[in-house]
Amino acid sequence: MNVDLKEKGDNITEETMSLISSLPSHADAQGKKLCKYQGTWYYFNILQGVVNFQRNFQPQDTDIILASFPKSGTTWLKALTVALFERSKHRSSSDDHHPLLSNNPHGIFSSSSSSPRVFSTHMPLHTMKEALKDSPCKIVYVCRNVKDTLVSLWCFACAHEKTELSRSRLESMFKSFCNGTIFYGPFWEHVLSYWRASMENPSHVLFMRYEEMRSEPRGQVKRLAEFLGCAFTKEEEESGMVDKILDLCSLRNLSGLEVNKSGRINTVDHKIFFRKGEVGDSKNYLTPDMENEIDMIIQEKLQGSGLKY
Ligand code: PAP
Repeated sequence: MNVDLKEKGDNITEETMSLISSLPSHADAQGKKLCKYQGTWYYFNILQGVVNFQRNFQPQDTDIILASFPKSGTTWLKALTVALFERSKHRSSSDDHHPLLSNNPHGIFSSSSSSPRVFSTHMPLHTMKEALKDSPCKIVYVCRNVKDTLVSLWCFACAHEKTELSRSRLESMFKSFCNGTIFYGPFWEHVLSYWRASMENPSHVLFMRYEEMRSEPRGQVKRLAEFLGCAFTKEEEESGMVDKILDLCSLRNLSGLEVNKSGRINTVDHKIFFRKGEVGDSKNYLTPDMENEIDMIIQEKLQGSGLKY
């Protein structure tokens, strides 16, 4: 059912290297190089995947694309989407063959293909536009409070590198975040690309928010199901199917599964995709000055768009 958009091209071709040499570039605080392609900053291997996608992607009308800025709720959205499509096959609560019980949500998305195909990506919408060729495919975007996203990104980077949470690392990420030079940044252009499309064509792009998924999970999962064309029936609702899916996909449940405690995908331990999932956790790490600066940037960049954080 699900296929990864393979943004991580393994080998960078000569052609892409030549493209990169014509692009603005800079190194992040760790010395890893990024380049700016069509308004977005990418690590070189990710850019190869983006180029591959733009060249080779053949859209189908029934495709579903799950999109997000990193650390905005991707894992959760993937799990919910799998659970929604798999629900007719796994009705019994004692069913231990459910794919989410033996795979990390990211792993399920990098295998097999049947209909509908489900893809996931961190690319902004404008980068996909041409390759999608006006396809009526369904795109779900999950957006998250940027301060929580930044803190989540920092915690993830430190966990991945197996280092302590360091203030200096947070500060350098904060700077990149604010000046837009973080990978997949600037975040405001990312979010606006999907926000505007969701306003123009709500049956093509569904704009979801992590905070709403936390505060009213039932309503949001029903909204997602409806958009994806697999709305809950009255019988399903009465039989508790909505709660069953929410329980299955909860942070508590997924993070407790053996596969997510021990496995890895590429070089990433599954367990680090799951942390606290708390709304407002950034308050515990960002200084008031940092918060103010982010608030001011958001206010300025989103002005007139109708998008509120
Ligand atoms: P990705 O972009 O690398 O895939 P993504 O899943 O978007 O990461 O974001 C990870 C955040 O989602 C983590 O937030 P935190 O650091 O603030 O805790 C993670 O805890 C949270 N998360 C992961 N799975 C779930 C889930 N099932 N329900 C709610 N939140 C989740």
